[in-house]
Amino acid sequence: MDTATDTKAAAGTASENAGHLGATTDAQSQELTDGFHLIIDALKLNGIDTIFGLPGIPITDFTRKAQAEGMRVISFRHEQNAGNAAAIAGFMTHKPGICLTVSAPGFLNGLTALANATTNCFPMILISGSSEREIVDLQQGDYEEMDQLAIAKPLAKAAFRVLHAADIGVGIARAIRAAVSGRPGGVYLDLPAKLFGQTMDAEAGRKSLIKVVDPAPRQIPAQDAVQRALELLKSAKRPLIVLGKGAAYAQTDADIRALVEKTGIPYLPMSMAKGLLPDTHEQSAAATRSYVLAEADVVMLVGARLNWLLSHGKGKTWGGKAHKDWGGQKFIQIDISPQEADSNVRIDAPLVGDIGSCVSALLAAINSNAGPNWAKPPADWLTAIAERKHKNLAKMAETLARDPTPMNFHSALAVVRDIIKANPDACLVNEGANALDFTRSIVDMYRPRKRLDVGTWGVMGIGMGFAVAAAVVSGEQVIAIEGDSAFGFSGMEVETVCRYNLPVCVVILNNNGVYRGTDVNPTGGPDVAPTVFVKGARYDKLMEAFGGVGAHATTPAELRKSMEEAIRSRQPTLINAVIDETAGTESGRITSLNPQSAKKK
Ligand code: OXK
Ligand code: ADP
Repeated sequence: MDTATDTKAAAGTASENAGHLGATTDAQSQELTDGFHLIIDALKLNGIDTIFGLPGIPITDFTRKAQAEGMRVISFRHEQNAGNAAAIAGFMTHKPGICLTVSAPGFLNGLTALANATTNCFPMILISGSSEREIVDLQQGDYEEMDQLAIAKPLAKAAFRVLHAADIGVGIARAIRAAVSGRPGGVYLDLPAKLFGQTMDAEAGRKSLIKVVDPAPRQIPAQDAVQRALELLKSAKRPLIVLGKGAAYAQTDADIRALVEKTGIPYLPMSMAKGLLPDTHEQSAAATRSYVLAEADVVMLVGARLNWLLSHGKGKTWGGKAHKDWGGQKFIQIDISPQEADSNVRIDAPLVGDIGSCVSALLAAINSNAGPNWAKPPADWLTAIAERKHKNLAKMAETLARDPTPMNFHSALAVVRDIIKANPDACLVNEGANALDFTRSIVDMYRPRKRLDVGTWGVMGIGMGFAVAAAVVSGEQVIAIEGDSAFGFSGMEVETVCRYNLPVCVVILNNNGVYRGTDVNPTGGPDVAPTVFVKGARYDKLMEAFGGVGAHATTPAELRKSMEEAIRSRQPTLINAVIDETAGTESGRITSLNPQSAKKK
């Protein structure tokens, strides 16, 4: 049954419509299936209908067969972009996004995205074809030889290899469970070339497949943990809620909103939690972030880790006296991972469970303890926040109203802000340094899971992969706001955007370089400075090369017109938005992370 019969000929002429081989053996008339079809059937059985990948040895025919069997197969120009697409599809849908690659180099290209998915808690499965085990293990120099499973292990939440067709059902089931249960993450599935052609009895094959029941089981928090959290929250004089991308991922939007509104506690959205409640919500403290982090006395983290993005929960950001000093806050942390608490500072009330269950348990406890009498936070705390917030909003409005020549980040992003306000269902993909930081604080989001960005690693290169997946998965308009440097990492995928005719509008904030375009080579030599690109580059022509719409915008009015037209037409569009080349600082708002040499010159 699981003998590695060489059925290349049979597989090549298989009746692809039925998903089974029409071959017969000498001994008896028997319906056969093979690895190709079992993998496709196992994915489809589990509701997975899309593959992001790049064909080549040994998975080319698999991509053809998957398409023939009705799956959507989106082919990219580089595996990293396919991997990023899979990862964000997983974030958006709760189904693991599938990235399919060839062996060794293709696998390695996809691995960056897998590691990034694991880091960000996005569910994805990287499926890579691999070379002959016997040759790989003896290091005899096979085509694209590499022990992929061993290499993937430390970067994945889990890693599996399937050697026999009869185990495909189990392999895919394990990969799905590992990706989406508990804290989601990236899973590697190694499929050696030989597996695809292996045949087995079709009926036995069908029976070997597993439809995963309850792949991401709810995890109900303990009642005493709920009470502990509630007591701490009640004792607060200056409470704050921090919503992270775990909260966005959880898809329990109404309950989160109810918790925030019922308690009246100000909240801070982390970057990808923007829009979970509309950024214009009166309880949003985003516009006075530094103040609330330093002043809050009890902070409830909902699907947000106290990593670098939250200054590790200590130091000056949190009102501590020095770099590593604790600021005196008490923390409640809602997280599905029991190991997350105390990662950086003491967590006084860990609440372990899935966010949906934790938030509804909190709401139920609030209602039964206090009912309508839950005391809102003290007025002096709310007033202090409101005053600072409105001052900052007014300052921002003033800056955005300016119309400098040349255009700068603010005047360009004022346009994007209006466009998103008018099209709140559009997905906003965002990467860069300044292009990222300015977009985050200028462009308000109104709906959950619409802002897709560089995440936990601050990684560059997610842009076009995220944009393609967001368009494919949601069917909505995608607007990708890209720094000119960030765009370069995945820019070739504009061909993919055009090939699938996706409603993606890429806006490149072009200031001629990494951070900005004004550095000079101190030696006076012929090479430009390491941060400087070709001046006046016309990225819009790239899009035109593949039949998309290219536009060149030097004023906010031109940018607005081109964006509106892109949204109206839903045509693949790239707008080269030329901004002041002196605009931008080193690494945006995280300049302090750049080590500086003490030695001058
Ligand atoms: C926010 N703010 C506002 C508003 N929203 N003011 C007015 N109006 C509105 N709507 C204020 C807010 O109060 C802050 O001011 C400031 O704007 C910035 O806010 P925010 O939320 O963006 O926070 P901050 O301090 O920039 O950083 C928090 C962060 C975030 C670290 C979580 O920056 C982040 O997600 N960074 C990711 C960075 C990254 O990954 N970069 C890629 C590196 S590129 P104050 O006065 O209250 O503080 C690279 O690879 O190398 O350079 C490289
Ligand atoms: P941010 O960068 O927005 O602060 P993080 O990626 O640091 O967000 O944190 C997300 C957290 O959410 C992780 O610790 C992860 O374990 C948690 N998480 C993800 N999904 C769920 C879920 N469904 N329920 C509870 N916690 C979750």
